[in-house]
Amino acid sequence: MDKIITMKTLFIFRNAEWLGIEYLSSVLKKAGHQTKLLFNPGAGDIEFKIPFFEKIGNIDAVIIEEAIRYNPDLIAFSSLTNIYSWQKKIAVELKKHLAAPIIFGGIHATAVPDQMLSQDFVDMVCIGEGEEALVELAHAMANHENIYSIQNIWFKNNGSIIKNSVRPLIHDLDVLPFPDKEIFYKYGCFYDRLYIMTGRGCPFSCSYCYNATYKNLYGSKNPYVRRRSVRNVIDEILYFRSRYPIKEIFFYDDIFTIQKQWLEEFASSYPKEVGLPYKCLIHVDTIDEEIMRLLSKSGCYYVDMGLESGNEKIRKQLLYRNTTNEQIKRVAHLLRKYRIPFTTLNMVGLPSEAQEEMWDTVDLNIAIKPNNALFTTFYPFPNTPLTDRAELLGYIDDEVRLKLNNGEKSYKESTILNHPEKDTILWISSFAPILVKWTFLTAILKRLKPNRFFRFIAIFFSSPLRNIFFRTKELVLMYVKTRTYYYMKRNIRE
Ligand code: B12
Ligand code: SF4
Repeated sequence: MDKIITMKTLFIFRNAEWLGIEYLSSVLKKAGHQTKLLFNPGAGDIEFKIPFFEKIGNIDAVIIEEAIRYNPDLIAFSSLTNIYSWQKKIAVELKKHLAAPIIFGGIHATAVPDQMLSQDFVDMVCIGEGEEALVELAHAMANHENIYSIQNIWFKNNGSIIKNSVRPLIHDLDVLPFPDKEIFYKYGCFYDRLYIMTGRGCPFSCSYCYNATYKNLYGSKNPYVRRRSVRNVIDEILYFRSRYPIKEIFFYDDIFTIQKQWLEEFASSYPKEVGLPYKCLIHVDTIDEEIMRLLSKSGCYYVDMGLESGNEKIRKQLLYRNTTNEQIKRVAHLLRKYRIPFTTLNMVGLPSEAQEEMWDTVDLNIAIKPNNALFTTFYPFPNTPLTDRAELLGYIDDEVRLKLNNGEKSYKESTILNHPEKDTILWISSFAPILVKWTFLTAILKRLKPNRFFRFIAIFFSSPLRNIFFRTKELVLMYVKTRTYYYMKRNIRE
């Protein structure tokens, strides 16, 4: 048998650009392997799902066809709870036609590895960070070496499951090559806004967040929060700006404002060397006037800020967030003082949350007057403390658990929980963004029933217009470019 020198890894994804895949593709290529991405733009699932879009062009069938033609050595899925049911469908189909093993990684695989490995279409699962593990796997497979002891990867072997431990987290993120953006660019997934992460990890441990799952997995033996050097981040932006028509940057770090010293250095270099407007996420507990000054000085034109609940008791006891309402009001005041517009991120329908407590969230938003307020329905991601609590309190029964395991629904829809306040949850998540902005409409809004039309309208109140503009451009481009790309490939062959 011929010795495989380079391995061909096929990634399959849906809906949006994904940095995790870009990093994995990049390290594999750097190590001498080949990668390919097959992409389905989906049905607008992230903002507003229009199932009809799914049917145009029968992209799933094209993906299967293209996968067979590529004949990969490894098929790789980056899993998120809400796209797992689609990934499952594709993986089952691929198993019928291809001999290549299928590996799942990403947050959903990390949260429920046992359950994933119990599926016939899954051969391996990667838990936690994937760069080093995947390169090691590719090398071992290429050289027909033993793969079964590779850290972070769990395997099926003759009816039993091999569960390897996790290796330490990548300490120095600067050693990573820049993400392989080209694989998503050709499908039109981004155009003039650059998505980038300057670090990994978060110092907080909110009960509903994937960080709780990760911290549980890695324990305290590693520094969990890591940051790239300012130099490395700026070099990446300059590199991509020379390739794509970038007009603004979106820093997707869980919290951009965690280290004042880093931000000081960033604020002194970024405006001179890059100077593009940027958007980021902040956390109230990390903000003081100096941080705000640095954000403003460095070109931050917009922030998203997690408020989650307007009720201090809920926030502290249920969500494990110790921020007080006073702190939130102070930060809102600072944002206005430094003329940085902001969106608040809110959840409604938490387990045991009463109607009045949900209204506290609306009221706090009205009090602090954000430029936009996003209200999402609480979605219990697996293997997080709040999901366990919801289960204990009876909000998740066997039927709901089955839906969760399949990643059904999302935090943009009515609640998946057995919650006695289902109607209020749907009403608030649909109308609160409008109500917070146009309080004078309260009496009229309270008479309306939520439906798809109003949920669509609410998007324009939950997000700044500039964001809607960039995102719409991306969505249109993604649909057009993906279809043209697949069409051309078929035509060239015929
Ligand atoms: C940025 C982001 C987005 C952006 C992505 C933009 C972009 N251009 O990249 C957008 C807005 C599109 C987005 C959308 C969604 N997101 Co989001 N997103 C994030 C965020 C903040 C960062 C993701 C990221 O890039 N991480 C950095 C990379 C390096 O990490 P990674 O993806 O986990 O990958 C590493 C490992 O997991 C592993 N790995 C990953 N895949 C694989 C595959 C293999 C084979 C292997 C071996 C290893 C491996 O190796 C990678 C490198 O170390 C995360 C939170 C976070 N900090 O991770 C939430 C997060 C992933 N998102 C989340 C959700 C829910 C969503 C949505 C479903 C929301 C919605 N309802 O629409 C959608 C789904 C997108 C889709 N495709 O359908 C949840 C997922 C929870 C869950 N259990 O599934 C998270 C964790 C946030 C949260 N709410 O807690 N998101
Ligand atoms: S602050 Fe945000 S990212 Fe950090 S643990 Fe809480 S929810 Fe997760």
